[in-house]
Amino acid sequence: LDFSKCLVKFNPQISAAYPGPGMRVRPLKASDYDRGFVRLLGQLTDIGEISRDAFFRRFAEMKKCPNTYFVTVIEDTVTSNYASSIIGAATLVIEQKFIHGCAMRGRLEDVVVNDTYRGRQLGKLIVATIIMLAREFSCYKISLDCKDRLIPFYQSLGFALEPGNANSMTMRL
Ligand code: 16G
Repeated sequence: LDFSKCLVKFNPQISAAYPGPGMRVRPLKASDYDRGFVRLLGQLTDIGEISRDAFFRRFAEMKKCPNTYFVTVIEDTVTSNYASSIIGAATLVIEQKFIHGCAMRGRLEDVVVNDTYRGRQLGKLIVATIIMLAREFSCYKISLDCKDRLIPFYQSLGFALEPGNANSMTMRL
């Protein structure tokens, strides 16, 4: 990924390749179960019960779908707290469409940064990385759902509430 093409400005300068001392941006590995990936997701929403077995099965199912699930994490490689060393995550899901000439649509999902690591631009960084991935895979758009209070954050990264089209609807099943 070429971060010089990234529209987001970071100060001090960081990028997916240089996320800051000891930090690493990379795809999720199955072994991240032991690095606290699931517990991190618990800072986003209710995670329910996720056994190691269930996690590994889901990971394998995702892997079977080529070019669809890009679960991206930030690892703190120097922390003494190995069991909580995954400190950020975000997922790009690429949906195949018929419209727009059989285009692809990107969805940004499950964005979370460990609250003790907030204020280091890591949320911005991981979302910027996902946007670039979506570009790389020629998605014609990328969209997300978020809480009202996060609208300014996503706007600062280039997302917009589209006039006449800003409604996200849900049916809880
Ligand atoms: C937010 C997340 C979404 C996540 C959902 C979980 C982003 C941009 N959006 O909408 O990906 O799946 O929260 O909430 O991270 P829920 O447990 O109420 O479905």
